[in-house]
Amino acid sequence: MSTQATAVAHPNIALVKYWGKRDLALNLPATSSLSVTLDQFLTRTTVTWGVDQDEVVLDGAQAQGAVAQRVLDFLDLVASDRPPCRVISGSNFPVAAGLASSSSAFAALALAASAAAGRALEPAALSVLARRGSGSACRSLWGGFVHWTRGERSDGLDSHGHPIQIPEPWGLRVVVAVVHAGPKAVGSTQGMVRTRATSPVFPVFVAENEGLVLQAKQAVLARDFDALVGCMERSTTLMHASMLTAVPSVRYLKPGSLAVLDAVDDLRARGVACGWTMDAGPNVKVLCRAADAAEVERSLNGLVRAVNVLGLGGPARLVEAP
Ligand code: 2P0
Repeated sequence: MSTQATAVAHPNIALVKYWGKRDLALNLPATSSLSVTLDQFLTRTTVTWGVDQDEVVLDGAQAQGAVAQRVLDFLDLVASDRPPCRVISGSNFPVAAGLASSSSAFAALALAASAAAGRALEPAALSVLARRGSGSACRSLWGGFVHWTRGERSDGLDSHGHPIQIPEPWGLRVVVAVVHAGPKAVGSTQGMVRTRATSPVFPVFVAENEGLVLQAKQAVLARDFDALVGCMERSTTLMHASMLTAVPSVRYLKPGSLAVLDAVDDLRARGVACGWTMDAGPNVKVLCRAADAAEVERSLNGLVRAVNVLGLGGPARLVEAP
């Protein structure tokens, strides 16, 4: 007999960054991080537990090789004695959006697979499971602002997301400036391993980032936009400095990325409050208040390939349960 569950999850963007693993096998981070979950864009995943043979379909095509294996290995974490399973997953956002899709993908997969397996998990345990698939996924279980604590335990059970409760919604926007839509030059895991092993700046990033997470959390609770942007840009700068000083250098930024940073400086000079962040790729995400989003979008249109304006999204959720 088979059982089936479907879940949806939104991607998230780190305001204070996760970069570097203290345990590769368990996907444990070197530092804590803090993110916002986005609206509009989502991944929808159906897991059928107990079919004739394993099958993974991603965005309408049969997944093969390492891509399929990563999904199947994840199902083994849900139950090592599992039956063959079918996973059908698709995302509604374009690859060109420049958003990390693994965050929503493994959050939706963790939720759908555990439900299909009849193993209802508490949110923290679900976040630990999602983290094993992809670090950033542990933050996508919740909407709004999320704090992923690094944790101290060697088994990683205290390394998961925590929602940051705020009394009422904060009307912020993330304006995604797509500078370049190609595949990334160096995968995140490889980039993290190399940075941690070879960059003299990496310990500086780690030492400062933990404090930046706490400051950013206070800024969210106090609705202090300028303080939040300060933490975001500092963490981003230290992360990219550590990447650039790795051997060989891990270089994700392009000239067009820096052009967006100059455009943000111009906006600020005109009195528009906004700030930037970049991840493991050249695209720039600009954080601003909802009232300023159209102005930010106008300033970036024409400068980059595409601009997406996103709000803050909700938690991952089951839309079909056995
Ligand atoms: C983040 N990034 O905090 C950081 C900032 C990119 C730069 O999480 O190896 O796909 O699967 O744990 O989560 C991208 O890395 O990496 C990421 P794995 P993941 O959002």
